[in-house]
Amino acid sequence: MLQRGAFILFEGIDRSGKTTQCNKLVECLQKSERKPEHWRFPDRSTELGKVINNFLSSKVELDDAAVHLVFAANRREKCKDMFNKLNSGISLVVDRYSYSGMAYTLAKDIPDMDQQWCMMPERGLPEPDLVLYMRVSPEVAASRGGYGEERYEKAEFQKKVAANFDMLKGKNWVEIDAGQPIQKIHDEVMKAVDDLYSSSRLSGPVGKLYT
Ligand code: 2DT
Repeated sequence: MLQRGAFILFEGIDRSGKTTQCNKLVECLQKSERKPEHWRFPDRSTELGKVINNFLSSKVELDDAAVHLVFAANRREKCKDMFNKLNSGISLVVDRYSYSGMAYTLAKDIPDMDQQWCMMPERGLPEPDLVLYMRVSPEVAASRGGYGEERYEKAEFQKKVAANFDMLKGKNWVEIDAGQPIQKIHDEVMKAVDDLYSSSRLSGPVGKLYT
């Protein structure tokens, strides 16, 4: 019987090294014929993604609640496609997802927009089989290149986001010390991914988030 694909998610604050590690993982999975695809959220290629891109690059201002819903809608528009790919045996290596949605929105401390509120529009989306949480101190992240170009890349805000990720950690999460050298991080990532592929987790159906 065809094993379904794995949904492997990287989460963490800006400049925690997610993209580098996604690329390295995809390369390895290609060699082992796991049929990986590299996805990222926000997906800036869609119409909603263009709105998000304009917001992140400060070309437009949008209401905070509305922005949270647009980020969620940007995942919803990909929901069927994700289920179909996973069920057809393709593994998805994803750079950011719903947990970023919550960690960033909650960092804004908006009255009435608590965790429950943030979770609602995400309900029923595919659930990651493994969340690789790239934990790095906001200070180390800030010292890496390219910081400060987009809306949320500010030290104080990133500290709040980091605290929110710590609070959101749950089932299927593996914490990786992302302050280590790239290869060492990759080795830890591969160990967690190998554990997933050899576990029984992928013999069941794709989970649904927050159900
Ligand atoms: P990058 O494309 O560089 O990762 O930055 N974000 C992301 C949210 O506020 N909500 C979300 O749901 C997601 C997926 C995190 C994207 C920026 O957008 C933020 C940083």
